[in-house]
Amino acid sequence: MLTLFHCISARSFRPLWTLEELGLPYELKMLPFPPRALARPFLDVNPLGTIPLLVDGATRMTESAAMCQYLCTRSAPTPLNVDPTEGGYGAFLNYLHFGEATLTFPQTLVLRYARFEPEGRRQPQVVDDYTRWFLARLRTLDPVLAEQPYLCAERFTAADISVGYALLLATYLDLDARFTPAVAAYWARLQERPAYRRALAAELQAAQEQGVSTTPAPASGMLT
Ligand SMILES: N[C@@H](CCC(=O)N[C@@H](CS)C(=O)NCC(=O)O)C(=O)O
Repeated sequence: MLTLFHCISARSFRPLWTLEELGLPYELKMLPFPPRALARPFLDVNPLGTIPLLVDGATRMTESAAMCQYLCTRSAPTPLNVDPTEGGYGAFLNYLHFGEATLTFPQTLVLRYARFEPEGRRQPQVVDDYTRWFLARLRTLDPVLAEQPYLCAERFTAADISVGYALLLATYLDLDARFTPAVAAYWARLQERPAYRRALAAELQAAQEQGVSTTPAPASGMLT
């Protein structure tokens, strides 16, 4: 059985959404955010203290985009995966990692220095610079999404989950109002997916059943 350690609306939403798209059985272990401070025993299973952690037998993974890739390549053939023999393979890997490395990275600086740090340590200049950084990089998707409904391979893939999570996080940063029309339409399309909705319902239900706060991680106001 796959076990995913998760905080509501944290990056672990990527593998959670992937699990729902694939219809795989999994156990969802909910933690308060940040677990490093609020669930210290978690450090025994993940010394980084970060979310997500995916456990599959002897396999332990701590990178959300790699988990999406792992889950869909292990489940291949699935439309969520792009096979190396397909023309869209390079674009698939690039967007899968673009979601975390290029889009979510600047978002975490905005979160940290606008919200999570105590008043005296906030950095408006960092917030402003990395907001613009994020929006400029997001705009590079505009010509692609103006022409096609999904990022690559002419279908919805795990790459859309990776980038889709960055769009979800952008809503917590109040940046969704600044999406271009093509990106806004893409984000609306992603939110209509039944598996996306099931993932939202699953995290809420698991948090309630496990007695964990249902406050989304990006709204928790704690240092990340
Ligand atoms: N690159 C990693 C980043 C993991 C990460 O930093 N997760 C955040 C939550 S979204 C976290 O656990 N922050 C709390 C902490 O660092 O203590 C991934 O994509 O999974």
